Amino acid sequence: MNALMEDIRATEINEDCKHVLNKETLNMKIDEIYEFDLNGYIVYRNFLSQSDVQKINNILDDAKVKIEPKMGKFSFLPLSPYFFDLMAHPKTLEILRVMLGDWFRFDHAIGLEMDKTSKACQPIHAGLLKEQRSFFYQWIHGQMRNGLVKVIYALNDVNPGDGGFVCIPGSHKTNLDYYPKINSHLVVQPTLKAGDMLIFTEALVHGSKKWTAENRRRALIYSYAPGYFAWKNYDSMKDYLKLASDQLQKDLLRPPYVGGFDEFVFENAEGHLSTDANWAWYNHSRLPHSFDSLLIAKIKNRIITNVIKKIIKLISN
Ligand SMILES: O=C(O)CCC(=O)C(=O)O
Repeated sequence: MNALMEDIRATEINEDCKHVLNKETLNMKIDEIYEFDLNGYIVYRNFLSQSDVQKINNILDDAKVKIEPKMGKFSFLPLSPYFFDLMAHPKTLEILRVMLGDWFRFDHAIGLEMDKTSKACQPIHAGLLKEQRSFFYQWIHGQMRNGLVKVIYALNDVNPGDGGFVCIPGSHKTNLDYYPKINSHLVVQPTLKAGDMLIFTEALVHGSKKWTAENRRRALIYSYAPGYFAWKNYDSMKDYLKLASDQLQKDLLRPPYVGGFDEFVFENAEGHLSTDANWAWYNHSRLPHSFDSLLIAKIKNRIITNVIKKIIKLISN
């Protein structure tokens, strides 16, 4: 982000709030952060253009994807390079950096398709600290952090009462381990237009209601995780790496690990730096160790190795 952009975003921040927010939160506006914090989800309207929506629908129509009947799921990622581009949508990544920090990764994706004849639905599920605590929502030192985060791209309009994605706003902060019934007045079904993007934390209690509208429901869901964990078994994802078209996409498809970066300072057997350097997130200056310190460490390493070699030579003479 350039300095001018930073200044513009900084002016959008309410002066009273400035002191509580870490600089990285500038990638979302204060009212957006407030809404997400309050509800556990937020809708970005008109996120994809109508021609993008049309293009995606055409790809899916042509592919005649197989729909799993219980939840209406289908697999779409390998169908087109376009879906990899969407995984790395720059605006989505900016928002995810606020929610997950810089060291995050793409975890998995599914498509959903339902019509009024299908039985597909998902009971109310997820919520705070579910699934081995991988669903969490936390603020510390003016920084938001989430476990698994999901991005839904709506490919059709969703009107009141249509069904589909439902949630209990605010439940990502509840103190009770309790699921209200799907017909409870607490369960809300957000209305969407084709091209809207809804992003939610899995700490939010949510589900999927049976689709009732005349038109078909279609949505793409991309899941992202903190860089150190995988929700989906990475073995089932690693082949997608071969389909990534640039370094950013490869970065997002990397396996999970904490990224302490100590291994950077060592050469591998071929005398090259560890390829872990490739996983450095696109803004290197944000990483705990910059590439300057990497170079210094490398030089230090060389000097120490040479000194040790000389000492051994001296002793053996
Ligand atoms: O969008 C939907 O219908 C529900 C999605 C959902 O529950 C999930 O991805 O966990």
